[in-house]
Amino acid sequence: MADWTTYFEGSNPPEKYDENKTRIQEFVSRHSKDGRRLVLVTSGGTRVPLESRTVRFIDNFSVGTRGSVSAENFLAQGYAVIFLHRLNSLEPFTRHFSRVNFLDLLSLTTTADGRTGVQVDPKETSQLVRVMQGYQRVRDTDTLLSISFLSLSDYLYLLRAAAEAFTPIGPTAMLYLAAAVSDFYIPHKELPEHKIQSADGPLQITMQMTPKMLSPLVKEWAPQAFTVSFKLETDTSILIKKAKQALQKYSHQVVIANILETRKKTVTIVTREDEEVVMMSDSELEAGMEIEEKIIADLVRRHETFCQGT
Ligand code: 9Z3
Repeated sequence: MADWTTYFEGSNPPEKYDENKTRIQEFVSRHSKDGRRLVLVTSGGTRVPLESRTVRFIDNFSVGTRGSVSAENFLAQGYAVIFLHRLNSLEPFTRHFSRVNFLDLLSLTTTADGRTGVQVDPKETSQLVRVMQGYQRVRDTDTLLSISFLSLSDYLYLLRAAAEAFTPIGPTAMLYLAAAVSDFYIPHKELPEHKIQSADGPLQITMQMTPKMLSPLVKEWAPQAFTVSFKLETDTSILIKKAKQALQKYSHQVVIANILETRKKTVTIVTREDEEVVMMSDSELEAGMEIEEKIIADLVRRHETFCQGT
């Protein structure tokens, strides 16, 4: 039996799994009938519990910038987006205000008849208008389906459901796997039920390898889709080699290679045929431009060629 089958057998589906599966299937069916391309964007880190009634867990650095900015850019390019994200990580549109106190965007006004109201502070209007224009277009066309996960197993169940929902639409679907997924976990049946006691002394844990879900995803769940995975490293000297190995191993279309510290400034788009370095100049970054705009423009072109070729 494949290691991923064993994984699913040994873990439970997330809350509201069937409901979310149906929402995904309906979303895919509606937008493909309307002739839209669809993309699944995964975003944020995964939580790996150390106890069954979880007090402690292992997590990672990802805050969901890559995924949320990319989702906005796919929407701007006319895609319908399933945004599978870590609960409380950044989301498209609201991310622009995630680090601001919303009350600072507003000021009190007094009308001629003495009533007090609230208005957007004139200094903030232009940014709010820009974000609202994108958001309203998406709300009117209902092109964004946001679904959250918390743990590694929630993520993997929902990933499989979304990938399988793409089967009927073949190459017009894209999978853009930007979530930072834990490579290690403790199987459900090995978790202690209660909070681990510090009185028992130093903690030693053994974690299992998370099965590489890219394998069944490409071979079985969504074999005709255009699949983009990410490779994250901290050592530049091994990055491209590892990206190429992943392409060889899984036979999908694109790996985007990035280094932790420079991920907002440069990435390399690696395919079997070529390697393209995408860079942001200091002036572009200072002007508030984001690297995802260039990445998504490039991928949309590649996806177009892929659809024509299949
Ligand atoms: C990425 O490499 C993403 O670009 C980041 C984005 C997680 C670095 P932020 O959310 O960060 O904007 O803060 N995602 C994939 C990372 C990963 O776990 N890849 C696995 C690997 O490198 C394979 S799928 O082995």
